[in-house]
Amino acid sequence: MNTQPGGVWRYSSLLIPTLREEPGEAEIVSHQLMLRAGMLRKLAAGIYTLLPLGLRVLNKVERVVREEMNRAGAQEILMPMVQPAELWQETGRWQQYGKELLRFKDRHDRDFCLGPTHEEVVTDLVRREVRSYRQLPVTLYQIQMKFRDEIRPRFGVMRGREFLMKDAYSFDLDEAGARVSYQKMNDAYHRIFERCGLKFKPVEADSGVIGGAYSQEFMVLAETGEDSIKACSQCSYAANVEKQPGAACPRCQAPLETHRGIEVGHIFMLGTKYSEAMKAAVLDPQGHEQPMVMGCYGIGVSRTVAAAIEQHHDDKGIRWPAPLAPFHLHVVVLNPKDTPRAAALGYDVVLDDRDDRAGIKFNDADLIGVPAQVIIGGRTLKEGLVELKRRSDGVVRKIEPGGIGGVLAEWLGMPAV
Ligand code: P5A
Repeated sequence: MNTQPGGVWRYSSLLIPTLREEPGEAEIVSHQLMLRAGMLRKLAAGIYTLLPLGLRVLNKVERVVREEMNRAGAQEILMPMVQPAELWQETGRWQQYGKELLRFKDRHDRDFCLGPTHEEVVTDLVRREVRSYRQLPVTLYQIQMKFRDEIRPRFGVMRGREFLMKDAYSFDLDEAGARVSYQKMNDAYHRIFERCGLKFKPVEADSGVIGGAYSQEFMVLAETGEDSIKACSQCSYAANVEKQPGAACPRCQAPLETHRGIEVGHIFMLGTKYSEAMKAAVLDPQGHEQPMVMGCYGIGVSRTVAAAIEQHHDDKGIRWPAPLAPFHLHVVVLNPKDTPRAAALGYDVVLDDRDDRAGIKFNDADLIGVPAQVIIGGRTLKEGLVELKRRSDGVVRKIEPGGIGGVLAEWLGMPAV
């Protein structure tokens, strides 16, 4: 499908199988709405197909992530999903990772796994290609499907077994350099989640099986979040309860408040854990070999889509923040014979030209949650006007068709692309 910005798509030719009933399999609102809005279908436990609408939103998240990664100086690559056991044996994670690592043999009886993360693969690449401090710092990233054989996949793409991750890896000559690279990624993460229209909180975290000296998670605040966060009522300190189970702030002793959150990102100061185990060294200015100092940085791209819905919905459906919306404008044509030759205003427009009752069209428009709707038909049309409705608060304006572009730019907070 065309993913260039700007264009008109006919609803009648898109696969958007909306559901009127609440699907039984979904426990949280984002999963229900992704199924009901025709974005998502299940293939097996924790494994899903994204339909055109779901993919369009995923692509929007990817676009924000790519722009901010590139702006921060990271370079995009694409690593294989299938990884040889030997690399994981070098770091000891072949034993350590447990059942979440899906293992299999090829026809030659060699051991492989499906990549749940790529520290080993990227460290192997960099130890072969980078030999001198002059080639540092370097940060590489990819946007790629991961597989983790989660014991309890649930909530749709929120906790899948197969899911889309943006993973980045930084390599520096020393600790000081690594801290600069880490800070650049930290800043990029703030910009990414702000641009996605999410309310989020960075928290101190436990680095688990990835490891390293310290790590920070980016939590989208939501009642349905699987994580518990302790946040200080006085200062900016916040941590995952796994890291900080206590009741008082370690910085200022004020009481800690508990919130729930969805972990959409996690950044790690790895130090030399992987570079020492895998002998990934460069020559420093004095000609001595030094293990590279690493960081790694993850974003759950598919999970971010679900998190956005958790924060932006009402009882009728989704209310997309403009930067993530599958379309900017939803044109509801009450009578197909009134179908306008919709001027492609440079926004992404979906034109509901289906030969269906008005009620069905209105309900689907609210469910799918495109930020602005134009309703064309009835008495308003006879007056030469159209109705423009804002999805986030239901505000309606009757205007001349020529004025749509101006109101949209204001409502969406973005000019036509
Ligand atoms: C960082 C990049 C890592 O894997 N290695 C490479 C590091 N970190 S992480 O925290 O384990 O994962 C990064 C982000 O991926 C998302 N995520 C998931 N999304 C959907 N379903 C899952 N089962 C799942 N597991 C992890 C999270 O957003 C996490 O922050």
